[in-house]
Amino acid sequence: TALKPGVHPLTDGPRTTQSMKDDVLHGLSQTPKQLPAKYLYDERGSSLFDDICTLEAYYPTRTEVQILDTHANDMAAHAGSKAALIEYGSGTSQKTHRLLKALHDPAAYVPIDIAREHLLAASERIAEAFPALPVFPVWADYTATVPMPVPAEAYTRAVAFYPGSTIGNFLPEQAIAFLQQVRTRVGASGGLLIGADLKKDPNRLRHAYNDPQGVTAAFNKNLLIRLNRELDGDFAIDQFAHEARWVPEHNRIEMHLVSQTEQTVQVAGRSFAFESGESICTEYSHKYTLEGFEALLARANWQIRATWTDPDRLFSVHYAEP
Ligand code: AVI
Repeated sequence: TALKPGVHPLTDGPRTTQSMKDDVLHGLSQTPKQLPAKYLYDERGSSLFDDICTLEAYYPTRTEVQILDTHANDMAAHAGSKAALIEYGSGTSQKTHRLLKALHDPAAYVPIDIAREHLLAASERIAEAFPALPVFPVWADYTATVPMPVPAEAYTRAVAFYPGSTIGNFLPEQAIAFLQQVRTRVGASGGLLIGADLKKDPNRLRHAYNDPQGVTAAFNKNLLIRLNRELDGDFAIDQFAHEARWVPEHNRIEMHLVSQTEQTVQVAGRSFAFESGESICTEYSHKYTLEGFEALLARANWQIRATWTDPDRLFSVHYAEP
């Protein structure tokens, strides 16, 4: 299918199915069992995540949108004119839409996402809304080194956009490695606009990840459905329960899938035994203080130039430079 005017052909980036098998076998062999959170995002998982973002319980999305709307002009001033905006894990590109409205004559938009249909649909919506803006979708696992499809002479500054506090889904050491890779990608003249979810009342956090509608539970369990389909697994989905825990010593929410019985599961040609109550940790979501987040960025050689928060200090957005 031809893409709408303004959308350049899809750049086919690194996406590694072999490493999914290796990662799953490795993670399920660990004690405690764990799986990398990035595998939550197949097409179905990406749609379920979009649904999470609209939930009353899940405050981060609307809070960050409010911060972006309030301070977009200030953010645009930092990015300057003719910036190329590179978004890591672009999803529906809804936050980007609000940012692009404020940017001064942006040179290009480069959304990177692992869910191909999501990526193409979002790219077309952006191209339609901003006819003068070239859109260069990159279909890739952005934790790998991703190609940059825009010629360097086309823009003045590359600005990475990483909203949602997705950085919190990495362990701190991984987050630093990723932020260093982003820094290499945007170069010495580049910038980074990044969202961070702030530490708050644990009850509020637990509620956000154990929503009453059960959408987060469906998002979590979809990982098992994916393993059944893609790695020939035989997980009995209803024999695992979703649970999100606040772990204060690590400042993080952890999502788990808790085995409801003693059982053995086959996946990717191997068997794994579960005790009743034993869980697989499927995601970390770290929460930050403003100082802690600044220190994390500094360890990856990023200096924060501006910080914006909402009045209740639930969430923060930062502009940083190398
Ligand atoms: C994408 N990421 C920032 C979300 C979070 O809040 O950690 C993923 C998510 N997991 C459960 N709900 C939302």
